[in-house]
Amino acid sequence: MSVDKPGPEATPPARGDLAQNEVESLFAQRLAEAFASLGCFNLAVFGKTGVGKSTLVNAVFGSQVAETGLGKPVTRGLVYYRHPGGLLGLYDSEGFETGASGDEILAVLRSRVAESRVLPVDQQIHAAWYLVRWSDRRFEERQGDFVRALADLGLPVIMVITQVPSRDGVPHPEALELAQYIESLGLPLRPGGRALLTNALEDPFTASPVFGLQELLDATYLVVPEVATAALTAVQILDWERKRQAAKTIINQSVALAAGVGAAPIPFSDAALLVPTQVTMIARITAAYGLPADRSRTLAAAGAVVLTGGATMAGRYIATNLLKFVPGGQVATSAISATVAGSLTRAVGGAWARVCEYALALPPAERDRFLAGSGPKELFLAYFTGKRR
Ligand SMILES: Nc1nc2c(ncn2[C@@H]2O[C@H](COP(=O)(O)OP(=O)(O)O)[C@@H](O)[C@H]2O)c(=O)[nH]1
Ligand SMILES: [Mg+2]
Repeated sequence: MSVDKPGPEATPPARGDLAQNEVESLFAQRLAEAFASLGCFNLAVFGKTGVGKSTLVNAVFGSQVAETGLGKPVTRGLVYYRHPGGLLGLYDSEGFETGASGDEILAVLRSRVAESRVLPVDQQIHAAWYLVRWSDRRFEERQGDFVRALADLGLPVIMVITQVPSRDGVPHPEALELAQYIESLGLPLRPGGRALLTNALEDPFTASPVFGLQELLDATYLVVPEVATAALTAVQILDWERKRQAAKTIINQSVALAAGVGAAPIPFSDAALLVPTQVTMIARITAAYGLPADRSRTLAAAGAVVLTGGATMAGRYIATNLLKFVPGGQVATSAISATVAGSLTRAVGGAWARVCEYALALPPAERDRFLAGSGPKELFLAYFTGKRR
């Protein structure tokens, strides 16, 4: 087999090649497993009607939860939503102006928390955000009681002042005053007894920018247990660096696995031996970025097209990327070494991560169209071959 004329026509049918539909169903299966292993981040959001609970949740997690998540009433004033990918469980209070309703919510939460003590930790409530609108300019005693009661249940409570206008990076002084007042009450707030100032929506009239959301997310990471952070990273839409790091970790693990496969040099034609490792890798990357699981069928098709050309792709990759580093441009053996298996896998992972980021950056409707079409495949190949940087 010649490496200077790679391509489908130059490649004999590989012995180990999996059929496209086999890879597709393997991918769908691996994607489901990857989502399941991320677990679920469970968040409870409290605050009066109109403080901006839905708006804040949309800003941090996207509109998917509220729009497509099925809401199940837990009790009067408390609804539980489950993210369609299963990555986020959200308790949304509908505002509790009356004390009785607040007591009812606490009673239900108390029994939920008691029940969930014996459940796996990813089914427990991991954090609570308590929202106060700055323009209400007050924080009542019974709101403080409610916060204390939540903390008594073992929930880490993060205090969030919402809809705060700012100018030139300086928040409205009365919002600062309210935060300081709340902080002076000595409530069991996390982290560090602080009240965070936020604006989740740009205000066209005052031209007040969005701010404080990354701080809220960072505070949330500080309080949630380790088991919930992978789901949080996948489901949040603000902090891309954390997603990127998660993908990097997955790629490194897969590279190590692939290098193991290649440790006994395998012929080009058996490059397909790497496919299962790479299928698992791109499924895990897809889940880590939090791309919709319900698009798995079309994504699987894209992944299959990309990966079934195992030998072809390996040949091409070596010809275009590695030969130039080999003195004289010759590869001594027509075999894939551990190094090549590793770098081929890294290239596949890196290109797929960039496809995920591209999809994530699209508005939801456009993203659905992209994921349903041949876009992921074409973009993958463009990144993989270096045609697109
Ligand atoms: N400017 C601005 N408006 C907001 C913000 N949060 C909510 N709003 C507006 O306040 C109203 C109530 O928000 P919503 O999220 O439905 O409150 P909820 O009842 O607590 O869920 C809506 O008209 C939002 O557009 C914010 O951070 N900034
Ligand atoms: Mg709401």
